Amino acid sequence: MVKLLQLGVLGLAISGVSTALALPHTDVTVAGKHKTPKCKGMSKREEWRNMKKSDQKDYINAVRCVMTSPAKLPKLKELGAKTRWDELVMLHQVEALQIHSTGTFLPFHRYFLHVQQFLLGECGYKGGLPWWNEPLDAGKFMKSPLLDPVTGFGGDGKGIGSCSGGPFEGLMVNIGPGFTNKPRCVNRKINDFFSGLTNQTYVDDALSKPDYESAWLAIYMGPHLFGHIALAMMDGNSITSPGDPLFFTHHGFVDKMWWDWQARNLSARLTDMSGPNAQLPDIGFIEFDGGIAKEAATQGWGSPSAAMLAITPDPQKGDNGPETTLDHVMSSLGIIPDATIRDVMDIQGGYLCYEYV
Ligand SMILES: [Cu+2]
Repeated sequence: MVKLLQLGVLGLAISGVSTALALPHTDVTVAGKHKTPKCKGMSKREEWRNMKKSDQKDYINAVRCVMTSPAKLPKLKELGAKTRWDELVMLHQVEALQIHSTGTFLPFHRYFLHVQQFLLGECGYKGGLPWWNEPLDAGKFMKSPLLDPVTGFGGDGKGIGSCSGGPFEGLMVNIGPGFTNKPRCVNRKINDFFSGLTNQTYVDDALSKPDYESAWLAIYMGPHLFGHIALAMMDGNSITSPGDPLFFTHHGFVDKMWWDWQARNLSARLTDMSGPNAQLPDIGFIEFDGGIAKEAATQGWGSPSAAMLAITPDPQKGDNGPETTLDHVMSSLGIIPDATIRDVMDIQGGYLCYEYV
């Protein structure tokens, strides 16, 4: 099944290259927006290049502040977190085998952005999270304003592991790669063949899927994955890529795709949830071959330590079985209170209050 899936994606990739940028740009969020949101004080998530220069600066400064604020949670400190940012990255690391290649993927990453926003708030940031409209830069991430070394997030590294500089110059992330922890600078390596695959063709393909089961897979294996490969954040390591702040603008794009898909039929899609709630041992990450054990070795991740496993939440909490349900409990390991998938299905449902503009 995995092999077929991968072949399918490859086929899609080849057919998508020639039609890149040929389709008109559509934005269904505007059309599908709630008429009566259940929240006041809506947070606006603007595309990076539409933000005021001063708002961009405030955001970057708040990220720098989180990256230099001391860690607070004793259990995460024991495992190696030195900063608040490390705690955020460690959350993604500890739960990595539950939140990727699973139904929980989209809800967890929506919650994860909410956790990031909470931490930015600790640093006084009151604005909305930026998102990156990657199709605008497909095939030319190197020239994207987000990669501007002065006004963006820093530039391209000169190779895997070489620092990306810019506003995060000199700051260290102590979590990763994989399940190991050693201090590294913010780094990435742009690949503009793969950035070309974040084009509108794949976005439209994902948005056209009839149900959550096919939509999350198309988002995950399509623009989400292509963006990750194109950016190779934090030594190209999937498990601790949130060390690079650019991760969160990429995942704003991913979250917006899910919301745009939901907005096409809100009455049905605010409750549509499915998929496994933890990786199956013989499959592991569906984008790689070989299952969890083989991937741990071939990707150089290692495996979660006993101490990590001791704080890893039960992936079936709320589900009572291996299928992801609306009652599935998501944990941030104590950064903010737990939430259920039901809480985050609606970005304007009260627990969350934001809109993409
Ligand atoms: Cu992730």
